[in-house]
Amino acid sequence: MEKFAYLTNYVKQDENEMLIKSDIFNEVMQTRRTVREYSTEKVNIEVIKNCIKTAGSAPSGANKQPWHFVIVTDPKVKSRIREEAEKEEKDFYNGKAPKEWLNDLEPFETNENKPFLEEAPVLIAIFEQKYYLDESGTQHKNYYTKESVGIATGMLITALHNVGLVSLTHTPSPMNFLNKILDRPKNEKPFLLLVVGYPKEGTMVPNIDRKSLKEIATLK
Ligand code: IYR
Repeated sequence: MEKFAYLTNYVKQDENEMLIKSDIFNEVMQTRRTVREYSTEKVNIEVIKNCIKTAGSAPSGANKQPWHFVIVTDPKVKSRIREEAEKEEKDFYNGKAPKEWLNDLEPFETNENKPFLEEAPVLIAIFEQKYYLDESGTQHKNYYTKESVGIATGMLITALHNVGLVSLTHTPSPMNFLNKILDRPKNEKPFLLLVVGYPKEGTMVPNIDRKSLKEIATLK
């Protein structure tokens, strides 16, 4: 295979089109909200696979693509995940978490009960490959794995939102139980548990606001 290929699929866009499209896309993304109450309605798994393909197109350190996504729909597996996650959350909410942290979570009214882990039709367990093993079992380096998996996860959340699915970035801590339940090797560290589906009818979300452009960006 040649080392380089021409950038044939690149399409330059007209400036007006860029303005309109960036504005429209922003409007679409501003409607994304994290959802904690899920309908049990099933999602076509092909849609989820397509969204994961999008995530897999993310840039990564030395193109090592240090991620793995486990799509969970089996109710028995979801129950086991819920059971283990709630154990960790119980500790978190009953002593492990500092006061300031619990105060900061107060607007969201979260607690140790995680029914969405069973009710949502899909859980995507995202793993970060800290290193990888070749066919001979020799260990090799991956680079900027947190950054790479973080970018891929952002793209996954965006792709899911684009098709009208909602999600929740859930992080019971520690999440080592995911390796055991999902049978993942020890070079993989659970990064995030993404809960995916449709919102339960009548679901409410916290009244929060987003920082203004002035607050988040500087022009020099
Ligand atoms: N993992 C816990 C606590 C929690 C922490 C943060 I930071 C949040 O933004 C939300 C929740 C839980 O899921 O309840």
